[in-house]
Amino acid sequence: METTLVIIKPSSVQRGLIGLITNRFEQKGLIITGMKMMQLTEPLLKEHYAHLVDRPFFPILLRSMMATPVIVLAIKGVDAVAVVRGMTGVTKARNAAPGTIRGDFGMSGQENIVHASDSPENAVVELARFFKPEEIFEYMPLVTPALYEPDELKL
Ligand code: FUP
Repeated sequence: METTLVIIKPSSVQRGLIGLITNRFEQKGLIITGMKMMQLTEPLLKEHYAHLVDRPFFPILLRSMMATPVIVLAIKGVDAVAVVRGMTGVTKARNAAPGTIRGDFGMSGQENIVHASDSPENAVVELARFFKPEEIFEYMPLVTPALYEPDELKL
């Protein structure tokens, strides 16, 4: 199984969406293996959004991501990175498909509800950026055999 990183962004924390968003992942059958509230900092965000630091909107992105604490989630499942990206929807929330988190909860390209890792390689790096190893827990929920066919659990 893979584990991926989700950040519930400050605008979603402000709007009281923590529970609704977290519930989507639980309903899907994904396993929450890490979850905490933390205040993001400029150095951490410059690392996390290194591909965007030179973009004109970067100061706005920084301010937005530091406006309140965020919730960071480690989410596990078969193909979890792609599954969670699919559930998240495209970056510009007003264009995101209905049924996706951004599509159902957002209208903005910048205030787009959540961050989700975009590849298995980046997920490994991002999980290490936001979690200490002991903050991610290895356990298998008792319902797992009802969620997967046995061969799938070897993936
Ligand atoms: P995503 O992988 O969907 O989170 O998208 P990016 O890594 O490209 O963008 C990260 C964040 O930068 C977005 F969530 C919002 C912000 N952003 C803008 O504000 N304007 C843009 O044109 C692109 C991204």
